[in-house]
Amino acid sequence: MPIHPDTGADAELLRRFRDRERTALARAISLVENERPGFEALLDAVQPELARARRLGITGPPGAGKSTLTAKLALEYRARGETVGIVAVDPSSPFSGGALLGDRIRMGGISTDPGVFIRSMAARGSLGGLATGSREVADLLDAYGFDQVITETVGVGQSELEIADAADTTMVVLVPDAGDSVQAMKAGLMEIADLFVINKADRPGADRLAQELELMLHLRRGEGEPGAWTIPVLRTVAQTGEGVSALGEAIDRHTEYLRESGELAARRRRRLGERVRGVVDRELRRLVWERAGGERILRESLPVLESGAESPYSVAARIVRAVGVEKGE
Ligand SMILES: Nc1nc2c(ncn2[C@@H]2O[C@H](COP(=O)(O)OP(=O)(O)OP(=O)(O)O)[C@@H](O)[C@H]2O)c(=O)[nH]1
Ligand SMILES: [Mg+2]
Repeated sequence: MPIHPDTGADAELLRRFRDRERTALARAISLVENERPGFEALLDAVQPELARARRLGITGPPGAGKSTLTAKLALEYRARGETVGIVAVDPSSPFSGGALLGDRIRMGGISTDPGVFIRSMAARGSLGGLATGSREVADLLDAYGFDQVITETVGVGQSELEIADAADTTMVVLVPDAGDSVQAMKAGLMEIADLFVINKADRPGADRLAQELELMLHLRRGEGEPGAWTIPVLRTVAQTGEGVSALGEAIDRHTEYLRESGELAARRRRRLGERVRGVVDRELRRLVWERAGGERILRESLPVLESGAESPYSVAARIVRAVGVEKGE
C-alpha cells in the first residue's frame, strides 16, 4: 500500500523503468529526489527488485579524492563486466576544492559508457531529509539492475554517519595532509569504516598516517573475536589509479566476510528498519508543517514570540495540537 494511495505509481514510467530505459531511470530519480506526487508509490512498486546490487559508501573530508577514486573504482568494475550506478551527494560547500563528480568521471572517460550512471544530488536543508532521499535514489539504481551502487558523501555534518546505514561496505578516505591526522579525525568516521583508504599516497606523510591508523585500530581491536573483520588500511593514488585494484579486492573480501558471517543480512535488516523510521519521520514532518499548517501557525506567532507574550514552548504545543495530538509522554 503506497502512503498516498490517491497518487499511485505512474504505470507508464514503471514499465519503462523495468524495460531498462535510461530516460525512465533519470525521470524516476528526479521524481524521488524532488518528492513529487507518486514518488513513494514508485519506490513501493520497485521494492521486490531490490537487494541485488552491492552497495558501497565512500566518505571522507572535502577534497580527499573521493570522486576521483569513485571514477577509478567504476573503471575497475567495468573491466570485470559489471555495471555501476553512482550517487554523489554534493554538499554545495564553498570550501570544497574538489570538482564535481561528473568532471572527474569525464576525466576517466566513462561518462559515455552505458554501463555507468552518475547522479549528483544536492544536500538538502535540515528538514529535507538528505539521508532518506539519497538512499532512495540508491534503491532506484539497485532496482534498475546495476551490479554496483556507489554513494559518495562528504564527511561533514551527519551525512557520513548516515551513509553507513545505506551501504553494505563503508569506505573512509583520508589524506596525509596536515590537519587530517588520526587525532583530528572525527570520531564518527572511525566508527563507521569497514575499510580505510589513504589517498594521495604520493604526498609525504602517507606512511605516518598509515602507521597511526594501524596503531589505533590495533588498540581498539584488542584481542578481537575470532573471525571478526580486520579493518584494512589501504593506500591509493587516485589520480594515477595506483592501488585501486588492491582496493577493489579488499572490498570483495569484505563482501565475502559480510555474506559468510551473516552480517550482510543483519545490515540489510537494520537498513530496512531505518528506512521505515526515515519515511515515517518525513511523513510526520509533512503532516505537521504542511498539512496541519504548522508553518502558518509559526509565521503568525512570530510577533507574540518576539514580544514575549508567548514562549516557543507554548507555540510548539499549539502546532502539535493542530495535528490533533496532545503533547505529552
Ligand atoms: N596528488 C594527488 N591528488 C589527488 C589524488 N586524488 C585526487 N587528487 C586531486 O584532489 C582534488 C580533489 O579530488 P576529488 O576527487 O574531487 O575529491 P573529493 O573528495 O571528491 O572532493 P569533494 O567531493 O569536493 O569533497 C582534485 O584536484 C584531484 O585531482 C591523489 O591520489 N594524489
Ligand atoms: Mg567529490
